[in-house]
Amino acid sequence: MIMNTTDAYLEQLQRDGYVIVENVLEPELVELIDRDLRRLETELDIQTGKNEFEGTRTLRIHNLLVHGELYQQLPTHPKILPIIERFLDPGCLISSISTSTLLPGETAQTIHADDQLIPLPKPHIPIVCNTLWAISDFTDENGATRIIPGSHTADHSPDIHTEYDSIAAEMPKGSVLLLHGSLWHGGGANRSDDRRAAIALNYCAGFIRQQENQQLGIPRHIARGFSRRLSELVGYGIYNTLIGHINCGHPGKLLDE
Ligand SMILES: O=C(O)CCC(=O)C(=O)O
Repeated sequence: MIMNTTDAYLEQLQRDGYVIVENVLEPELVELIDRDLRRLETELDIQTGKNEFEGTRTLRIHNLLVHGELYQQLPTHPKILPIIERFLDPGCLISSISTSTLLPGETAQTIHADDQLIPLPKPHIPIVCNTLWAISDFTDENGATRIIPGSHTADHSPDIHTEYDSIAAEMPKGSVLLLHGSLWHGGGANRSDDRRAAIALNYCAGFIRQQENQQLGIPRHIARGFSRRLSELVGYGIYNTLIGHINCGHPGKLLDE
């Protein structure tokens, strides 16, 4: 069922552990991103992953926010950020932003949960929310993310040696799939002749460590060009009046110097 309000998306995300928001990116923007990703893959000489989990036929460009406005506009997108801010809280951060582009022949990724490396008893409050932005259609055939609805309520993370029944999160390009960090999921197998392209933009709570070290990974001269909200999301902000201060001051001052 397609829903239209932040409330309804949030409700499904909390209940089922996932939700798909369609028509987030205009077709022209999807096209521009697709072309630019292919350019970056060539210019940066991006190689496929080195193990089954990374995907030996998967291309990942990391730290995408250093690659310009095309990517910098995504984390604050008005159709997605309000859902994240209510699901985590407004002090949330960008944990990582990279591509997840499955080439033909890629096999299914091990089912996992994005918060399973964090040693907290489960189930727990959401501390991670991953978003997969479809730059090509996501179909069962081309490797749409496999999900196990409701699995975010389990009292443990999946066992990497077990095969689980899952469904394909099919969606047209321009859509975004939001995943509760505890939801069991994995990239699908690409049995098609074309690539399945996506941007994986992972958010986390403001009180845990980001997966990609954004403050060190994004040169300061680039962060200076970010909007205020984007700079807070990468870590130039303070969580709950204290966490993240520098000499009791706001870290955003570093961008004014
Ligand atoms: O690309 C996908 O469909 C999911 C990838 C994923 O879950 C991961 O790499 O951790």
